[in-house]
Amino acid sequence: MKIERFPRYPLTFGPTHIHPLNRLSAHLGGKVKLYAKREDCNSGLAFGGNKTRKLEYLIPDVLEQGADTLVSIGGIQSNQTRQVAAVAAHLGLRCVLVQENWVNYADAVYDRVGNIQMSRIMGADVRLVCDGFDIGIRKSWKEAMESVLNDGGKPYPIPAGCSEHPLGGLGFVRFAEEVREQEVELGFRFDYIVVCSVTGSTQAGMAVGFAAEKRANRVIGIDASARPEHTREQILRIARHTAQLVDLGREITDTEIVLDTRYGGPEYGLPSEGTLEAIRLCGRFEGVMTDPVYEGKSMHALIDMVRGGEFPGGSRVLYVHLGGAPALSAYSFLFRDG
Ligand code: 5PA
Repeated sequence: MKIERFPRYPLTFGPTHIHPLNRLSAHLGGKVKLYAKREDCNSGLAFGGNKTRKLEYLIPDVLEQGADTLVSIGGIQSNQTRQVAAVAAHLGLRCVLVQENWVNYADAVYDRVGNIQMSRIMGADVRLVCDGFDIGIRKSWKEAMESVLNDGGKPYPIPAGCSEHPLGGLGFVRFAEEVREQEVELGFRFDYIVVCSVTGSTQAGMAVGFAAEKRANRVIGIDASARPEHTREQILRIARHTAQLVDLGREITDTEIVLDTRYGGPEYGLPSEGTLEAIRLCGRFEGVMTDPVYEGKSMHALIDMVRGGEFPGGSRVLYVHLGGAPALSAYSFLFRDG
């Protein structure tokens, strides 16, 4: 596999920390050992997260093309757009963000706090649009690209979650290699890896990275889109494309993509009771913050699967924390009593 031949612009601190979740593991019966890998604190650029790792492989292309404006898209509380705004500020580029109405939620300050607040502070041109949730290529985003061109700028498109970008899967191929190196240092291998999936390139990249050791199906994607067919199709397509890019030497098969669809509800961006319980449990037992849109859903899955005995006793399970806590303040009403 050839990930080294792709240029990478460093935006993260380095390999992310892996640590045990001792108190949560014990609370859940102690038979399964839980660990976390902390992509949520991977960078000093506006708190980082999974997109910052992906952007390391997109930025060399931005610089080579001589673009002066990054254009990206997400929901109002998108983490993607906040990370693109931070990287633009860091590199001295302009940034246009299309923020759509992806979530049926109306906390009074939903469009003022958290991610969108930070993007505005970092100088991004934030454009609120009324369109609903979709992880594909969007009309509003094409219009934003055209408006930059009309103003004499040179836009560089970065699609939702970086996922439809041809290089969008590379960051998490490298992540898998990093885990393998960390496993050598730790002296054991993780039996399962639990990760949240929506636009797909995080899990797709991991699947390719672990496919070299035939472990792709040990990556358990937890759907948080609540439209799992689309997410699954997108993960598989990106994984196949990324496998070709890095010369995996074979095609990723359907069975190598595992997507658990039980925890995404009730809708994209809205937590279930289980999501909220998981956020509180993880906060109270570990001091680790997760959010109601993404990581609270994968934390719910992790907790529920341990409780249900779905992991064999003695398993070591790695929870990949992809970020997202900056959105918490937009959901203040849900946590008004803790
Ligand atoms: C996001 C995505 P993928 O989109 O690569 O599948 O990752 C899902 C995911 N966890 C998991 C966090 C904290 C995330 O932010 N966020 C999107 C955004 O606009 O922020 C792309 C949807």
